[in-house]
Amino acid sequence: TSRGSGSSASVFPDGFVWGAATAAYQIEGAAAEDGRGPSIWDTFSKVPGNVADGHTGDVACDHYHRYAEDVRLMAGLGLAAYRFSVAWPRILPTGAGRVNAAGLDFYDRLVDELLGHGITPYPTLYHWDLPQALEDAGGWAARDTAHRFADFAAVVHDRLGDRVGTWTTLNEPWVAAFLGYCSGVHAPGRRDPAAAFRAAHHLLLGHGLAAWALRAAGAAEVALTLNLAPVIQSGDGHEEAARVDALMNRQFLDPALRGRYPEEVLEIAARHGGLGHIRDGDLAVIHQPIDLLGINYYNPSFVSAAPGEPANPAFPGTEGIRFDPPTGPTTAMDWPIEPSGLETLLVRLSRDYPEVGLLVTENGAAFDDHLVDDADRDADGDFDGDVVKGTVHDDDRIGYLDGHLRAAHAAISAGADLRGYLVWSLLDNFEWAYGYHKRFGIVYIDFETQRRVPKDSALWYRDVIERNGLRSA
Ligand code: GBH
Repeated sequence: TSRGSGSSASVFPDGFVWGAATAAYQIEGAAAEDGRGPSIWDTFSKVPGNVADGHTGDVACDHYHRYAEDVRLMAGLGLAAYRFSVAWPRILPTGAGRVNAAGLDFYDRLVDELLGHGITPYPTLYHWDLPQALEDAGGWAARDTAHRFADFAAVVHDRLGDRVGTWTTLNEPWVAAFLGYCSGVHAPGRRDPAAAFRAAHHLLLGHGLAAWALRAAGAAEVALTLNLAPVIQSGDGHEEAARVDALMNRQFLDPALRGRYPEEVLEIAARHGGLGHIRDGDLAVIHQPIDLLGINYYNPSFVSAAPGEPANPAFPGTEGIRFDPPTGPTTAMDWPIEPSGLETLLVRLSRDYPEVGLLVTENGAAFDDHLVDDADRDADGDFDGDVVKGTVHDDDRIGYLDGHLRAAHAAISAGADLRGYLVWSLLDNFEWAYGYHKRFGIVYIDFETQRRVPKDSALWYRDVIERNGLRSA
């Protein structure tokens, strides 16, 4: 495991927001209950071959029914913030038109339960579960979807706006566009680079329209969450790293925070279907002032120049670039463990986009966890009196989180305006194309019985939150 470079105790600034994150399709289950319509992930996960072992989100963590127990668990850990996503097809079963009151009722109950336990809700409006009816009408490749998204945002704000201060529009539009519409490993499983560039633009447009609508309705804070990573080039040159950085990071950062696309992105998109979908005025809509940039960081990308190499399936325009396999320690996803990447990223963002506050909205790791089932344990202290049966000794995850928090602390010391940190994830859950095989939770889920077992990392995290920092390493 990697524990970063710091060795002394690290105390975070007063008011630093500690929390955990999840997403609707990954945890809720109850896929056909209370009027929820189908999303692209319901459709996609039912096609054999798309998700490992045919897993789906039909039941997941059954959070839809167990949310009160899950909020108690959060309170027991001392979380100040909980980031969840709102399932669009619960609110608007066909994506537009008729509002399903029962869907709004669920998030209303969840928000009240959180506030009742002193936990601040951080809803995200889109974490990849597009209503299937909108996909049938063209999905994110169609411009109309951006407008439908802004309408959805307004409906949710109308119900929860009196109790929710910070609103995040999108989670990781790069993943939604390029894994959904280009490599096809995510829903809706399309393999069309031109559609992916259109989807990316319409996601950004949807962000801008929704940000405007939320602000007009009185939202206190508006945020956008991106998957961001330093791109590190081995061998000579830096042109290859710059191109991948433009596609993955700046394709979203620059329109949202500066009102323009990087030249490299325009040039590559022009060769993949053209730029006809970008209309006059769109970039002004996309460039709404936002309060917070949400950062999902897992690992850096490593690339090198490799003449003759075909383009990566998720990165049109990367002919001649090799995405190098990790050489050091990795997680169960085979993702490299590189905490310094988080410091580099945070420092760069605060230098290049100084006007926006930063919040780590996801960071965490999957490891090969084993439930040790034989001990009853009153999770040293208590989870509201619940005796927890079993334990998971996930020192590797503690090492990952410790290293990344030390990196975050170093970035703050270097001047980054980092306001908080939300671990991915509260619960083991449906890890997209990997199904239930990859466990990112600090709380273990037995998917047969739905038993929740806080892992050692959860108890470690509780201690971090309590002391607002890390012990000396
Ligand atoms: C997040 O996605 C999701 O928001 C969350 O739902 C998910 O469960 C969690 O992470 C864990 O996967 O250079 O092609 O290798 C993270 C998606 C995966 C995007 C790694 C960037 C590397 C790009 N990230 N990926 S590549």
